[in-house]
Amino acid sequence: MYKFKNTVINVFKGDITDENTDAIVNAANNTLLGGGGVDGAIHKKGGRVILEQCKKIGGCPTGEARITTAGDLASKYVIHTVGPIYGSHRGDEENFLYLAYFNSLKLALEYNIKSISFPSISTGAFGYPIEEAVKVVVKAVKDVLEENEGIENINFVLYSDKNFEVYRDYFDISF
Ligand code: AR6
Repeated sequence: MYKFKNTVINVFKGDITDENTDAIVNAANNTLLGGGGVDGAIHKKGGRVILEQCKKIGGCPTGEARITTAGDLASKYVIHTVGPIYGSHRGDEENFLYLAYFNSLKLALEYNIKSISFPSISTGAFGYPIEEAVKVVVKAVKDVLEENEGIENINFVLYSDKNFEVYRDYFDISF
């Protein structure tokens, strides 16, 4: 367990679809119409309600975030964000990954969300190296929490041992 200002931050191994935080974040793609990885798991377990809302929203640019309800999932909301495809943004990958976390947290604040769970955005199908990604995660979280009160709990839910260990080691020296 880590703490930054008034926010409790947890890092653990797990499946994000099991989270009962107010919101879970989806690592989506620009269409918002589903896919594999976290996205596939969220739509499968959450049911068609999420997809119907995503269709109405009509897509999401890289680095931005959109919100839907969470269907059959335990959380209240799903925040869909789109991380960068590593190697496809001419050096702007870091900025886009930062914005994905930053804009997800800002949207959570707008909706008065107190607890939120993140997967490791872009580090699966989109190929972002985990050791580089975790640094961007910490920077975005600190920047938002430095300026805003209201989020009580942030969980980082890692799916693999390796990703969990990379996060734990970097969080140990960051918080
Ligand atoms: N819970 C938590 N983490 C998970 C889960 C889960 N249930 N399943 C996978 N991960 P990815 P991306 C981890 O590929 O790289 C989709 O097709 C996984 O180990 O889900 O942002 C979308 O539609 C990895 O570390 O997301 C997009 O097209 C991390 O989640 C594209 O993939 C992210 O892997 C997005 O790629």
